[in-house]
Amino acid sequence: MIEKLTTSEHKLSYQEFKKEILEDYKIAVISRECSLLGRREVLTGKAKFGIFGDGKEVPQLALAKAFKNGDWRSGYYRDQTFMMAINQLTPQQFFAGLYAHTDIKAEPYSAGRQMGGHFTTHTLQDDGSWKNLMQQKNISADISPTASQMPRLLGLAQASKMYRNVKELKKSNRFSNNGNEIAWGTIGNASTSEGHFFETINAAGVLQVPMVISVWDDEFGISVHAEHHTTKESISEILKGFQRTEDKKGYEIFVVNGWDYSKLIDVYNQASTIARTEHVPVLIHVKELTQPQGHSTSGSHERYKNKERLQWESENDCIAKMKAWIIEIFENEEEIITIEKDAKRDVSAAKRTAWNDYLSTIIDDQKEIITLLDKVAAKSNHKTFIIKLRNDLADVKVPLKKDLLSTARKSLVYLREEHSEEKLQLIHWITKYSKEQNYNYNTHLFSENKNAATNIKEVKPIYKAHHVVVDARIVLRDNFDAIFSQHKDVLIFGEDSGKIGDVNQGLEGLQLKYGKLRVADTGIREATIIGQGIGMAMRGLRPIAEIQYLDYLLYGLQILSDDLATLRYRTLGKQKAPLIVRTRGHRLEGIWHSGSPMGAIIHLLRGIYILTPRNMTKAAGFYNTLLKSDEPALIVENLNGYRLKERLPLNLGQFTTPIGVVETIKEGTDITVLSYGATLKLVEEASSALEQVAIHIEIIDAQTLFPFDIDHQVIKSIEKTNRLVIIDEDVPGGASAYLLDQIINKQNAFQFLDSKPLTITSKSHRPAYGSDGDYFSKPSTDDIFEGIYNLMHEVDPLKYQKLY
Ligand SMILES: Cc1ncc(C[n+]2csc(CCOP(=O)(O)OP(=O)(O)O)c2C)c(N)n1
Repeated sequence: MIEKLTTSEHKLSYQEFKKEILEDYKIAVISRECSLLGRREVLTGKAKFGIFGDGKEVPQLALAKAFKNGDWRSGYYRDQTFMMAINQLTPQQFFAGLYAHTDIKAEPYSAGRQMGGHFTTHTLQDDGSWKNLMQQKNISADISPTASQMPRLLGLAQASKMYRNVKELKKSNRFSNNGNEIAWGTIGNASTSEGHFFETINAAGVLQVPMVISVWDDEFGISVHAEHHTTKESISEILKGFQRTEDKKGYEIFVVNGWDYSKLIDVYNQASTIARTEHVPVLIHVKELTQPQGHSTSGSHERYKNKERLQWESENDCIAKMKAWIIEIFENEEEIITIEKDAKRDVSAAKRTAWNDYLSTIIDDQKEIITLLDKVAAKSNHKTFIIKLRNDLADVKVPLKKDLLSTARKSLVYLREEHSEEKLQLIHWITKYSKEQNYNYNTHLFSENKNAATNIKEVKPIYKAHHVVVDARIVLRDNFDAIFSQHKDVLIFGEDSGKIGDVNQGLEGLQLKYGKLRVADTGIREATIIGQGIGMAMRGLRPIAEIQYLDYLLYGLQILSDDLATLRYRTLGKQKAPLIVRTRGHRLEGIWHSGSPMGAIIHLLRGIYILTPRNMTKAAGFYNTLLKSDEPALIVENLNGYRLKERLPLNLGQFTTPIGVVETIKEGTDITVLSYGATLKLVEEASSALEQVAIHIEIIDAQTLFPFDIDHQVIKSIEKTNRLVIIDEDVPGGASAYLLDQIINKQNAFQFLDSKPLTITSKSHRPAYGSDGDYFSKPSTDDIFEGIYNLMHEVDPLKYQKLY
């Protein structure tokens, strides 16, 4: 037993052995006390919501022992004991999280942006550069959707495989030591029903990556029993086919009871060795766990657990069982009682400190605004009303920040016709306070460092005097070739990306040149292709995840939206995953080959740049830009553009397409026409026809939908033409409505418009198959011509006579 207690070489003396066990017991009871007091804090109204790790303490002690510097965890909201055991969570921080303290020093996980129980460690320095991740324990920022920790877990584990096996990568660096790091996952038994779980399990078995996944099994998912979740009510039972054999690769699977401290340590030791040395994935099914306080503070478990179950849970509580075991082996209860008493005292003190720390700044601010209101009231004709507001605020013993700001804003309404120095001071306070809170709640969606993608300057492609014209896919391919030789940390993977060099041959021959790990085929599993990318990007690699067609991005959209798009925001800029997602779309035909749900994508992916290059040179430039930056992006290449002719630049891998910059591709005087991607070709064709009838349109390529036109160039064109048409092949109210909102509200175009702005889009359904399906579903050159002509007819009916 003594040897099993530690993963170190060092053999323990009896005293050390006892000390370590008692230390562990102490962590477990401190964690439990946090859960108990945490629930009370919510029920008494000091915190909004609580979800705790009670009943899951003991296995997390064992996991913590096997977890080494450089390792990663991708888990969920039950893991507070583990966090305490690896010294990444104190009781005070636990309560700061519960109170949503916005000071990152007090609440280092999300600075109050996430609910308690969602953990993080910082992988970035303040300037956005990487820390040395081998000198710390790494927690990829938790998210709430069940099983969404799984796709990222795959990538975190795969990074170790890359660092060990890709010859171009340094074997020892800030991110890895020869790929010895394990990615540890945790998940609840009920959440294993999710597709993400099964997709990840299969992919990790195929890829053979060092991933150890613990399933915390308490038989329930909120109120729903395992009989409704899992075939045979046992995840290890049904995953038996994944067990590796002598001649077939697969998983090592362990089953262990969650209250059996010594067995757990043994199992985690074995799992660690297998995953670390052999790069074999491991599943640990931890059974017989409990949930003493029920799922969360939202309800009580007496509603759905019967008497027998409740009785069983109290008898099999993992801490109670550990305690009985300790008393049995050390024959002494006194030390245990002291530990329990101390834990109660210490946690209670930590809670008070966290609360005072959280509240004191708000109270100080409350005093400040009350003083200002007193001053302003003294000078005001509406003194009584302002004093009433002031007194109401002064009566609030536990104020929220919104109480302060809201009172100040309301009092300004009474002061609207008055002028005084005191009113100016009040306005100054409102502005300052709003700015501070804006930092707390509305920043770090994108990089705020020098490497932000929008800071990368344009480098134009250079051409030979007698330029070489090639199929456009060659521009991409040769640019990728340059990228792979210049950036050793770049990897690309997707369905058919490896052997055949993608379905349009933009990667032709590159697997042969750069190897099967750097240019890789994957299974058909979009969510985990994205997850691979997120995890590897979090560990310092520069993955490009390829989604074969834009329509199938929907399978990966949830993880892009919930995980990648929120990463910087939910960590206040303390973690990043500069993943590039490559896909192709637009101008295809058929319900599932239409390729343009851009509005849906833009709205779900705030936090990821959305780039829609009109040709392959622009696309290649975007890849080059992004590799100079540290931000995630989605690039949608034009499916019907690969065989069109483009000039081959000389400065491959070097030229860049700027992000957030539109481009005027034809000047004109009558109407500003904004489009992007493949419809631009149609707009150009329609434009030639419009010239024949003396209509001169100005064509602008949006280029990047998010961010759109940072320097407000479109408004300059509208100032000249006074008319606006937006054309795309998304549904009505899709990306065109988004662009219109940007131009009307952000760029304030209303003042310059002489005609109603027009959007020309596809029909409100998905496009039918075939060329006729396309013609009758999506905007054609005829639709564009007529839309623009009719607009000019309204302007000058005599000059532009009605067509029909
Ligand atoms: C995708 C998704 N669906 C539903 C929920 C709501 N939800 C939160 S926790 C939970 C139950 C999870 O049970 P289990 O995986 O067994 O973990 P436990 O909480 O019991 O540890 C549910 C349904 C969610 N967070 N995400």
